[in-house]
Amino acid sequence: HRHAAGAAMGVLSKADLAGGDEEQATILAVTDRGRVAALDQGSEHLPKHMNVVYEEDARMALEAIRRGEPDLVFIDLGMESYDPLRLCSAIRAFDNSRLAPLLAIAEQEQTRQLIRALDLGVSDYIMAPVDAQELAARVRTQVRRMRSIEKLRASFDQTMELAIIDQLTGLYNRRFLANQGSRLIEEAKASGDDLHCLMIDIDHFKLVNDTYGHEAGDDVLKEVSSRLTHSVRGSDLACRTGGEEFAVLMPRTPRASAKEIADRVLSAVSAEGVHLADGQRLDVTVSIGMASLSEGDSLASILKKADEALYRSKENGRNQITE
Ligand code: GH3
Ligand code: MG
Ligand code: MG
Ligand code: MG
Repeated sequence: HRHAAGAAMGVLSKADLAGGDEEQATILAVTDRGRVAALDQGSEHLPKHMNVVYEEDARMALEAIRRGEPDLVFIDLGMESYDPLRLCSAIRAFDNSRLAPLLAIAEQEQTRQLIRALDLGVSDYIMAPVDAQELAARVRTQVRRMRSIEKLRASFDQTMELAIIDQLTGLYNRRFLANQGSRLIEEAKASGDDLHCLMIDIDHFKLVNDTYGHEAGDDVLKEVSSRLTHSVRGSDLACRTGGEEFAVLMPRTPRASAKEIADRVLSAVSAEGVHLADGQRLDVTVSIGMASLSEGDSLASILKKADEALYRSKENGRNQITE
């Protein structure tokens, strides 16, 4: 399901803010002093389906957290078998996209450790002896906060994707080419690596629309894009730059490999007709222009060179590659 773009700008619905109560959540309690009575008692005040798992072994706990298993972690600052502060900083050092909230449990006389733990990034703390209702309230707050962060992150990812992906074909769009392409050009110039560019345009595409309709035209665009994607490599940047036009930037690619890839694109499109929804088979070809990066080139100038080569492919009869 799609999130409204507004969510990424902080406009969360009430449901978003209350989220989490229906979801399963796992609390990992790291302590070598036995069960924390209030954690067990507090569970009746906790969001439904929330279960508490105890772990005495700090290294095992670290592994579980690294794997993203718990939704929330309790660390007993009174642990003796492992330095709890070291555990806090080890957890915070994870480059984990889904960071579980950390709560410290501290004794009254542990103010200094507690301050250190807060410096190390624990989300909240609770003093022993632990009051079950207070504990449940703090857990609820942290879980709610984590759920809204997850929702924000998901809608942010969604918004990012909408901004850089062409919705019809799934290829990168022109905007992404402008940003990422410039970066690839600069990198190639700095490293001295070869970079090649292809401009690709479907031949007589207007005829497809005029003869079979716009929807058939869209199907052809999707199929050609898919064949293009499968013909290039993961390191190549393939974009739909406009209606039936595509550009591919190929970093770290010498001329011979670039030519090979262009050949692959040309034959992947023409080898087999495109099947339309009504069962008809349609022969489709593309024309390709190829250009190599030279000193003084910018993204715009290499695209222009490839476009001029493409124009010559069209003039010479289409379904071919020109440099
Ligand atoms: P050439 O071989 O010279 O490239 O001829 P062409 O017909 O492909 O070129 P032209 O630029 O004249 O026509 C491109 C057509 O692409 C015109 C436009 O209706 C169609 N088109 C552009 N975007 C889309 C789209 O998203 N979907 C569909 N179905 N058609 C599109
Ligand atoms: Mg065109
Ligand atoms: Mg044209
Ligand atoms: Mg065309």
